[in-house]
Amino acid sequence: MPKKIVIDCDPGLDDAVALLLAHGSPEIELLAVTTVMGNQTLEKVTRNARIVATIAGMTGVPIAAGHARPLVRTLEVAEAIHGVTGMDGPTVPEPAVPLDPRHGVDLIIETIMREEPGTVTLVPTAALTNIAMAVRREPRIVERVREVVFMGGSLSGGNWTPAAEFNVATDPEAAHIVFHEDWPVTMISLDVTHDALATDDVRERIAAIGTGPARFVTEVLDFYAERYREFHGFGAPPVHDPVAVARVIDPTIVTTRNAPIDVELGGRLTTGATVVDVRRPAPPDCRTQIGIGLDAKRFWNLIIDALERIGDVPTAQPVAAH
Ligand SMILES: [Ca+2]
Repeated sequence: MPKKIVIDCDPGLDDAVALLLAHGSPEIELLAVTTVMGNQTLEKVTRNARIVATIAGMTGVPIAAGHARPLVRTLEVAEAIHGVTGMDGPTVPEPAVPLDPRHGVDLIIETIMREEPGTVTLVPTAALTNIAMAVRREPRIVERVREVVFMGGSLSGGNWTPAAEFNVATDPEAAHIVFHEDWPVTMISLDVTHDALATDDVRERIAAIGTGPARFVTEVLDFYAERYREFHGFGAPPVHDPVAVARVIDPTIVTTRNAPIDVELGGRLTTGATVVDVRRPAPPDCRTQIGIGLDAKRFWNLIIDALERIGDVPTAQPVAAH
């Protein structure tokens, strides 16, 4: 039985790869895609989600727009990494996959409540605003969700501020809600995703696939590498978001340990930092866990297999960059 997932995302270069990985993997049944502001404005990331769906031939999966603003904070987009469109770099077609008219939060709730209890995994690869609002709007989703596998947070310093990872920093109050609900949460933090490096070797293997979607990923990774070199000073960029999808496909790819997770909401220098208690074994009722290791070779094999399975998508005609 494939695992049913909902991806809540802000495409975003690495979100795009996460969507392709989910779409091309037989272990996954992608029930819905919802979008939230973050890497760029809601309008732009939603358009990008529809573009990725068009490139992948991903029709029949509803895509709905969620929240345009964090719960409390002012939105700061990640233009320095993902560009003016939120997905600068690749040449892309006009989006041909329609937008679902529902609010993203309603789509999340309806999808979870419609499916058998314990079967739907939420995979947020962005700020947790939509997930937090869904919990407040329909608290029964907490006991129905199988687990939440979230890309974000860090044990050892941030990427947006010295202390905070971008997705948590964008909406720390939302992260607080999600971490403190009584559901299993797996945090795929920077400590793990910084091993998911798009090295030259990986990019060559993807380019060699030769299909439209693989070309798109190659252009995404080339651009992402350039931005990472400018912004962070290293050229093999960590491709964060698909690691969360890979964890659902094959849990053995990411080793984890149980630990209580909290988030700093009032720090002078550290707001949005995740605080993980690894001083001693987690208490028996602890339902949160953190990734501590990644099998990068198998991770990239999953992505390459997914792209090979997607193959060429004849309807996606690239036009000039948007
Ligand atoms: Ca993202």
